[in-house]
Amino acid sequence: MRLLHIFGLPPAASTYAADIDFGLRLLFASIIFIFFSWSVYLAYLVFRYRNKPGSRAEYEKSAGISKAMMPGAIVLVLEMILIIVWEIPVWGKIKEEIPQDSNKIEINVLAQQFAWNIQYPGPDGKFGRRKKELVNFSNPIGLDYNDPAAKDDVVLANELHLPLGKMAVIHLMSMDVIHDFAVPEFRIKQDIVPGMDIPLWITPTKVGTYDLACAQLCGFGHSLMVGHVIVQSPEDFAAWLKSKAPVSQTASSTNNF
Ligand SMILES: [Cu+2]
Repeated sequence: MRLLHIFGLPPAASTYAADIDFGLRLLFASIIFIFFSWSVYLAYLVFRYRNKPGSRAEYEKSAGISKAMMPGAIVLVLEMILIIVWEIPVWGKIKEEIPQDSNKIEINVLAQQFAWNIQYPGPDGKFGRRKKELVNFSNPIGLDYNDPAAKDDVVLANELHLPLGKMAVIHLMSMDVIHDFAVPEFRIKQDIVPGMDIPLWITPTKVGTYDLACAQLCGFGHSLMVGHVIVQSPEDFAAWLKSKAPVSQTASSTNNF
């Protein structure tokens, strides 16, 4: 199945994927059209102005817009129409107008060299406080277990579970350098910048397991920074989340936090 993706786009699995795909296809069709038009025009010119006995080059003196610039001007106008009619509205929909949905779930994604730390707030819906001085190998995000909100938090490495059809707001944060959250099936790619909390919203439309790749060269282990996004039915997701012990329990049994 994966090989087939070389010849086309990966499956579309988010609500805005179709908008992105429409633009990609329009762009691709335009490029093919422009390529063949130029090829025919070039062949015509080569034939029309071929070398003949006694022919001499002609020079135009005017510096204004000549007829030869018209095809370029048409392409420029088409590109501007594409940007105004398609690109800006679609990008605005994804990046500016985060839908208000009281039913949404929120997840923290804390990227580090070279792993994805995923934090779920648990039944209380509140993320536990994090402190940088608490970060260590067994507590990679530095969760403060003294904070009541941290008691039920679930923390996972490289595994992001999402319920089908439910809006998820993912807070992208970095613990060291710039990373990039890229899931081709969702048609989304977002840089993660240290010191910033960058929200990203996704409403998954297809059950499945997708690769979560880091798309920003972030160090020697960059290529190993691979996680998975698992989209499940809301029932399966709820059952899965319930089956996960809060990190405060597993941590206290193995470490002295
Ligand atoms: Cu990275």
